[in-house]
Amino acid sequence: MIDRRRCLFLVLGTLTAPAVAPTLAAAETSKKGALEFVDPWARATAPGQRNGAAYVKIRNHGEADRILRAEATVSRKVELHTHQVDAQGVARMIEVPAIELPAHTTTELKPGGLHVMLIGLEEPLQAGRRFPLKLILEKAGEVTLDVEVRAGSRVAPVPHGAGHGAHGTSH
Ligand SMILES: [Cu+2]
Repeated sequence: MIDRRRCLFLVLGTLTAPAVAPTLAAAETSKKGALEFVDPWARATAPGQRNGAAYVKIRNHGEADRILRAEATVSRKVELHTHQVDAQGVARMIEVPAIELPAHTTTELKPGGLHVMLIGLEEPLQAGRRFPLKLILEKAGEVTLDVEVRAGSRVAPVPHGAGHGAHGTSH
């Protein structure tokens, strides 16, 4: 009898184990041909803020391609932008005609670099919300990403309790 019960426990154990053990929180990934779009996200915006930006990491496992344009319903206009440092050393955003995705290379759209600019937001981007962003690629065609809105400041967060002395002047 005892043996039988143990057996049952073991069976139940193996049945439930995969469901209970969560897989590592994998970043949202979409695929289109040889392209992989990893972890699309946008920064939350404050009320009254007119523009926002979206980011994604793109792994190109194949031939060179390029993003020709992007479309979204959250804003009136969508542009492809990068940052460029001018002669005075000031970083400015400029529109680019396309975002190059060289063969077998990972290209990252990220704060301070390449990004999808959302101009004329219909309403603020709220943390936790998601919205579709369509990218039109020269060779791979179209892909629609599920963009997650995240809270976050422009500056990397300062770890709590670390070096109070450094706080005051650095911001
Ligand atoms: Cu921009």
